[in-house]
Amino acid sequence: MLPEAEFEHVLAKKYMRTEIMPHAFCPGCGLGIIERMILMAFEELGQEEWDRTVFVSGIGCSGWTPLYFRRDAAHTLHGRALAFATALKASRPDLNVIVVMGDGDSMGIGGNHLIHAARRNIGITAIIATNMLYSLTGGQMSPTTPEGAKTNTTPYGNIEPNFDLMELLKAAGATYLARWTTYHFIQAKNSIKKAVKHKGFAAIEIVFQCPTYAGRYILNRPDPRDMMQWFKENSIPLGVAKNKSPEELRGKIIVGEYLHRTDRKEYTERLRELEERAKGKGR
Ligand SMILES: Cc1ncc(C[n+]2csc(CCOP(=O)(O)OP(=O)(O)O)c2C)c(N)n1
Ligand code: SF4
Repeated sequence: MLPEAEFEHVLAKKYMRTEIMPHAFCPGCGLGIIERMILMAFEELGQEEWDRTVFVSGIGCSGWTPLYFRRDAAHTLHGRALAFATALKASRPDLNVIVVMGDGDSMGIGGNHLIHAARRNIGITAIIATNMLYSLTGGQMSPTTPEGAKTNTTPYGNIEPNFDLMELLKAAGATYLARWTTYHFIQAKNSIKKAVKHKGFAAIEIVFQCPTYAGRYILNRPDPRDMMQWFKENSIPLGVAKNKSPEELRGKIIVGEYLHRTDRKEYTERLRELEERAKGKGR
């Protein structure tokens, strides 16, 4: 077993484009923790899985997450990462296609692609990095901004209710769903491993600290350590939440593995079957 500092070094050398470091994230940003969750998941999944993995991302701070990995990655358009990933998976079903998106990218402008990826049950892993607002553009409200929260565009408090991604995707037809925060490192890493091996549309929401905007505007905690502490104190495991009233759950982050279904066929398998049927008809 390597000492922790040496292990970090080996992990970075093995998987990251250290030649373009340091990265662009602000000090204390939780996106670095999400990068490490992904790399640890692949360290445990093994080289073979890593070798057939391709990343796709949209635009936003979160969209930069996989671009530091020594792996092919497509940095696409804001809201269109899943459209690109759908075409990639349909043409190369043998690849692990992993999409990293922000909450605005995935649920705002890209919301329709998200719903339809779940409806099709296409074998893509979506890692949705939620920081409760748009960060890259300066802290505007997003579909996950809590009601009442102050952001750059809601200085008097947000009047819109926020999306519950897990409920939205459960209804749309996703077959693996989990939500964690950057405080839940091991659980999130394990969910990423499961999602990569899962046949069907898998989404993992990871609530992370953006000290620069969400820390200052929403939580009034600009120190990333205080934000992590807040995640710890305000997360409720799914099993416990089931026995709580909506009032008791207001403002809480319900974490856990929400869904793991195996009763729906994956989309590209159905696509191959369709191709075989079409060939049989001599077309
Ligand atoms: C079509 C289009 N509309 C708007 C933008 C401007 N824009 C870039 S990133 C972004 C939002 C980023 O928020 P989110 O997706 O939550 O990611 P974060 O930066 O918070 O990680 C917006 C509106 C754009 N690049 N393209
Ligand atoms: S603005 Fe927020 S999300 Fe973007 S890099 Fe800085 S801390 Fe991270």
